[in-house]
Amino acid sequence: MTTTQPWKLIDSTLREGEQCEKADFRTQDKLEIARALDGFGVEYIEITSPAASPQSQRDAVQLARLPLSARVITHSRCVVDDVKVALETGVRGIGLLFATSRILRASSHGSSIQQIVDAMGPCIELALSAGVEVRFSAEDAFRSDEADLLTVYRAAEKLGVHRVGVTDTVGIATPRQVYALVKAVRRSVGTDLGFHGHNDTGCAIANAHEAISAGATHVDVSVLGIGERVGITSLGGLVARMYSLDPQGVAQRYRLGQLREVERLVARVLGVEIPFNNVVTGETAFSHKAGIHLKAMTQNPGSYEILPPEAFGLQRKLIIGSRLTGRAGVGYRAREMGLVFGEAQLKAATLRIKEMCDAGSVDEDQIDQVLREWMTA
Ligand code: HCA
Ligand code: CU
Repeated sequence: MTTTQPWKLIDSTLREGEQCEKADFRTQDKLEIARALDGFGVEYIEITSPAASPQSQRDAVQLARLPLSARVITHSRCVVDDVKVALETGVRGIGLLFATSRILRASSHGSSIQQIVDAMGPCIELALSAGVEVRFSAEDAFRSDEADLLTVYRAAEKLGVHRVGVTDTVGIATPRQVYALVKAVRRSVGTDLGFHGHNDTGCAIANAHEAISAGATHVDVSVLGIGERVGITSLGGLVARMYSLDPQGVAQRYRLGQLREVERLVARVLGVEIPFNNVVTGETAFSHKAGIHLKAMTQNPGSYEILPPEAFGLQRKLIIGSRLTGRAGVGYRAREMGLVFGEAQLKAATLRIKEMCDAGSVDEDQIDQVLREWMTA
C-alpha cells in the first residue's frame, strides 16, 4: 500500500508551534519539549530560526547540543547572514524557504521567480558546505503557479538540496490537490520531499496523509497541531491516521504510550487544556455511550474502535449512566460488579436507570447503587 512507504516526522512544535499566539517558550520549556519529542521518537525536531532573536540563538545552541536521537534542524529565510547564524549554532539541518505565490511575492518580499532562484544559490551552497541537511521550501505552494514551483524546485535540486518542501501555508489545499501537486513534484524532482500543511479548514491531517500517499518522504507536524492561526497537522492526528493503516509499523517506530504525556506537557506550557475530543488523547476519545454501541462493544471492542486505546497506554470508557443506555451495557457493568441478573431484572434495572437519567444527571456511583438495590430487591 502506498500509504505505508517510508515517511519521517519533522516535529515543528519548537518552530511553527512557537508561532502560535499562546506559545511563549522559555529555554527550559524548549529543552523539556525536545526531550519529550525525542522520547516519543520523532525523527526530526525543527526549531525557530536563531536569527529571530538573541534568546532564540542561545536556545538553538543548547537544543543543538542535546544528546538526542532526533536530528535538530532549523528554519531560515534565504539570507546568507541568517544561514551563517544558523550554522554557528551546531544544528544538523537547515530548512530554507521562499514564498513563490504571486500574492506573497507582492506583499512579502517583492522578488521575481528568477530573483528567488538567484537568492537560493549562495544559501544552499553555504549550508551544504557545512555538511548539514538542506531543504528548500516554496512557501504558499498551493497558491503558486505550478510552472514557477517546478522551476524553483529543479533549481534547488541542481544546487544539491536533500529535500524540497511543498507547503500549504494558508490551509487552502484539498486532499486531492495535495495528492496531485506532490505527485507532480515527485515526477520532476528526485530529492526527498517534505509536506507542511496548515489546518484552516480542518484538512491538515488528511492532506498530510495524501502527501505521503503521493510520495512525500517527510511531513511536518506539531504537538496538538499548534502554529500560526489554527496551526498545522497534529502529531497525534497524523500518527493515528497512519496507525490505522499500518499498526505494527507505526507502533514499532514511535512510543505511542508517551503521546498523551507529550501533549500534556505542551498544553501545560501553553496554559491550555487538551480539547475533550482530541484525536486519541481527548477525554472522550474512547468513550462509548449509546445502547447499540455498548452492546457491540461488550462483544468485541473492535466494533466501534479502529484505534485500540491500549496501544496508546489509554483505556476505553463505557458510559452506562445515560438515557441512551441499553441492557447489554447495564448487564456488562453488573457482571463487572459480580452481580448476575436475570433477563427480566436486567430489563427493569435498565428502565430504572433511563428514568433516573431522564430526571437529571446520574453519576457512576448512583448507577452501581441501583444495580446493587435491584440485586437485593
Ligand atoms: C512560516 C511559513 C511556513 C514555512 C513552512 C516551511 C509555511 O511561518 O515561516 O518552511 O516548510 O507554512 O509556509 O510555516
Ligand atoms: Cu507553516
